[in-house]
Amino acid sequence: MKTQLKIFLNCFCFSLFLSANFALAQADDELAEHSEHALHQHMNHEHPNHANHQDLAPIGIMGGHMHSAGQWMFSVRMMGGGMSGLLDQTSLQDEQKVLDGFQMSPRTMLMGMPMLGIMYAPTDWLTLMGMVPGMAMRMEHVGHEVHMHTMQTTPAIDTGMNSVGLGDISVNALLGNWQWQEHHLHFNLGLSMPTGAIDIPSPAMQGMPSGQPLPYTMRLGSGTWDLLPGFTYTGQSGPWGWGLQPGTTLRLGNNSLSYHLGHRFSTSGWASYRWTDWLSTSLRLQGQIWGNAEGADSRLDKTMIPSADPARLGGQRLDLLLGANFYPWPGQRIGLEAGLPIYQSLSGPQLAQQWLAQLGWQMAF
Ligand SMILES: [Cu+2]
Repeated sequence: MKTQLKIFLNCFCFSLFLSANFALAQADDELAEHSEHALHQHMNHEHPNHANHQDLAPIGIMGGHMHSAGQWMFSVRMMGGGMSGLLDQTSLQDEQKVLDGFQMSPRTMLMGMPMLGIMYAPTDWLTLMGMVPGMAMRMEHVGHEVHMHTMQTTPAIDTGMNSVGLGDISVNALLGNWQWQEHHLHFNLGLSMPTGAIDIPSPAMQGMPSGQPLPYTMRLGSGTWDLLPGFTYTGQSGPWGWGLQPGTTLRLGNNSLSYHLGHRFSTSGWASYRWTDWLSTSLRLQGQIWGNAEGADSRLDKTMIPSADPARLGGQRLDLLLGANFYPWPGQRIGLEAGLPIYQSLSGPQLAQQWLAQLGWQMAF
């Protein structure tokens, strides 16, 4: 972790240095092409994504575009995901087999995440972005019924647990705004704050002593301060658009319950085509790899359910997503994206992702 932090801080200083240099270079450019630049700015401001036929990255990409100086953007998103089936690495596990080793086995999990976002650009080479997520999760699981007198167990009682509340709020800086011909590049640097609850007692239910803390996967946040460094490259040529966005979630130390979730590395690559003024469609591949938790919440019994074991949380996944952008009015975008994993390997037994979707509305002014 120490070396990762060091590497990160080096990158961070380097990016600050680059963006400072860039700001100077841009000042020169602005003198040289002042009239053209001013016109572009003006059009951008009046009709952010419309007049200049610029297409935005798929709605699932966070921090994929910058704004020109003085511009604001407000956005509302709804993300959803569903999981079912138990994977150990890439092989499907039988529920009964999981119940040989654990008191409970998860069956399905549904997740809904509404999110409010705001963007503001104090200058052309810096856009600030804040995101406030809500979280709603429901897990269905099956467990043994333990008969108190005989201590015999019979399998299969269904129960579920919910977890609803505020998630981890993040603040982000989009830095750089390099533009040459049809190419654009900026750095993403975010900080996720531990605003989502991690110490949540479970409700009373059958097959499980009440007041037990909820397992790791049902918690609303990471509990840690997380750094989110990355960069975004986008390109556009005529109706075609494309892009690449690698990003990292680095956990800074342990949380108040003496653990941290695994670090996460993810990369998205996409291509899009703009059919008309008001419609574009996209195809995106997203690869992710994330580690097991380190440390442990000592109150959790690892044999209660696999998701209470810090060594059964990691994995890797490749998702394929289809998207559409609608531009109904100048400065507004309605985005839709949905897809499914085409590959996943999990430190299991762990619930497998089956689908993910996202709907969002954005308005620039
Ligand atoms: Cu924006």
